[in-house]
Amino acid sequence: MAQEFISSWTGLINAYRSWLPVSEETPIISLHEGSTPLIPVPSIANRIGKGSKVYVKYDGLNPTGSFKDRGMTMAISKAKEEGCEAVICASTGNTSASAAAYAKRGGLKAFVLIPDGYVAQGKLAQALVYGAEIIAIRGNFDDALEIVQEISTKYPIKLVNSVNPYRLQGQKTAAFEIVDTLGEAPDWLCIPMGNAGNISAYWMGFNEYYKANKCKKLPKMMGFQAHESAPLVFNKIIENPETIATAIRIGNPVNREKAIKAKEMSKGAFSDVTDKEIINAYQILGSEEGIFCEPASAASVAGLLKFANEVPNNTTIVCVLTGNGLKDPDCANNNNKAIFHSNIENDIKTVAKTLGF
Ligand code: AN7
Repeated sequence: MAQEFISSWTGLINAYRSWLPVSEETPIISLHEGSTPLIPVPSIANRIGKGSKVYVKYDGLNPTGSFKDRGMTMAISKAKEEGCEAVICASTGNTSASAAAYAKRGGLKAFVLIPDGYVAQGKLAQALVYGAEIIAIRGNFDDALEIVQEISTKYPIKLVNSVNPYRLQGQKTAAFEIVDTLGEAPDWLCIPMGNAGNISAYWMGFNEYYKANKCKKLPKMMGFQAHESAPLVFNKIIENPETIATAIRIGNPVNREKAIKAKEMSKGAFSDVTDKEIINAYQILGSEEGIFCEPASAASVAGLLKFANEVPNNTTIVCVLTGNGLKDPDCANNNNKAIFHSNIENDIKTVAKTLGF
């Protein structure tokens, strides 16, 4: 029989339509995002021990390389339905890449405000290629978010940061996918936090599935921030956040209340991880598992490793890898243990000798 090579996956709105605020009239703007793999990571499970099972939800395999696509397919589809012609966002990079792509896909104009000099090269390249109009400000993400929030109330332009409720609606589908794959919710969900939209979206997703009897338990929500950008851990606004993980270089998260509620209701925890711990996890994933994520994403694994002694026996854990490693080539080039023989003579003998023969 002839094999059918047509994919049946046409994006998360079509897959989870009955769980989302869309109707027959909603124009679906999609790049077939979602359905990302849940991959076992034995190198991490072995470090935890005690019969634990550890998986990563590799959301860096979305169309623009980050989980933002889950929220953006919803936000842009609804903006289009409402007749908007332009969208705006503040971004540490991934939101701008995703907003730019989906806006263009939907025929809308995209404006993105970024902190000048603090967006990883891959993300900037994406915004340029997708044809967004970029405004790089002399300030950080929090300053940029304040500006776009005010602009979107004064002018006819739709805000697509995670204060837009459709963003979290789309992002909650990652929790659905995890339960659909495991047949149950995990015991722990480890996730990096910046503006804290994603942890709130996951909590909403797990709760909706729980209420519909799709899972019998709810995970502990374990949220991690970079040590010098950890407003939720230290419970104060950080005026000048810093970290190698520029995606989560955020000092005043807008989804603070929702994230705290998720932590408290799930009996989870927030904690900080140093840049050194982030890079350690980043290197383990790359060199022991063949999984390349961006540094912000590695914060979820770094956080789990930090909590290793507190993991009960036989725990199922999912760490969310929010973005692709290709986003930040500078970080990769500066933080690896690869052997790189440069300036080698163009000659078989020399190459063989270099190989150790
Ligand atoms: C890879 O792109 O805020 O806690 O402007 O890019 O939902 O904010 C990115 C955030 C984690 C944090 N991992 O998610 C932006 C932006 C990656 C990210 C987060 C971000 P939230």
